[in-house]
Amino acid sequence: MIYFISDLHLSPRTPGAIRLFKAFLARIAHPDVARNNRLYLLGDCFETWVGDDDMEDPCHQEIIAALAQASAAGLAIHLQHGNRDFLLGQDFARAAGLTLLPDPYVLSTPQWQFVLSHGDALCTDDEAYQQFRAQTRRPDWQAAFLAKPLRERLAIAAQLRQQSEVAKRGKSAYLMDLNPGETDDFLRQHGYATFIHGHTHQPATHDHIVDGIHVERWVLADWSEDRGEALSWDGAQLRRESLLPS
Ligand SMILES: [Mn+2]
Repeated sequence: MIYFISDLHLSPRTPGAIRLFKAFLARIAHPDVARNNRLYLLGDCFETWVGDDDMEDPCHQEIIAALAQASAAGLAIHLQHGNRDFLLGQDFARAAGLTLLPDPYVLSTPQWQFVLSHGDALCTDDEAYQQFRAQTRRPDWQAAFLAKPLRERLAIAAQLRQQSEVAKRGKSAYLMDLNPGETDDFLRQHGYATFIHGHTHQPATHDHIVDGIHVERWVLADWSEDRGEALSWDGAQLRRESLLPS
């Protein structure tokens, strides 16, 4: 099985979601099945990540330990950055036993082709966000930010989160969704592969007709304290599965 999840937004304020995630990992990385499974985390696994030196945080430690244990059991884990945790780096990847993927990433299986992305890059109607995204993905911006003391980075991140919450209230729904034209171009550029992404927190399955070809776009759900969601591929079909507390 291949599993796709995104937008867990894990933090010390989400103990319920962390429990759901650990239970999910333990299940798909059970020794009997781990080697037959694969996990793709499509961004915003963490609510904030200000640099790999923030791994000492006990909540981060707990999540990294769960990932490392699943990886050691044989589960292949791949992670894409989201807009909240785009600073996850190689030190984190090593500690968690996972590989970082570029965004977008084409996943070819013997039966089907998928293209995976967090999804924020296609929200081009939100020009202010795209400017912020372009700036914060530049290596020089990241180097300057990471050179600041950890406490200062955490304070900046908290401030940015607050500003983004305020800004979101004033934004119309279309601004926070994928631009339809850009999405069609994206599907064309990626060979009309089935598109799986998160970010918008608007779980749905959309049908696109691009150049006369039917392409599916699966939007993953965000997680809450009492419910997660995984999309699974068994080689024949995609299926949504609710993850509930035991
Ligand atoms: Mn996001």
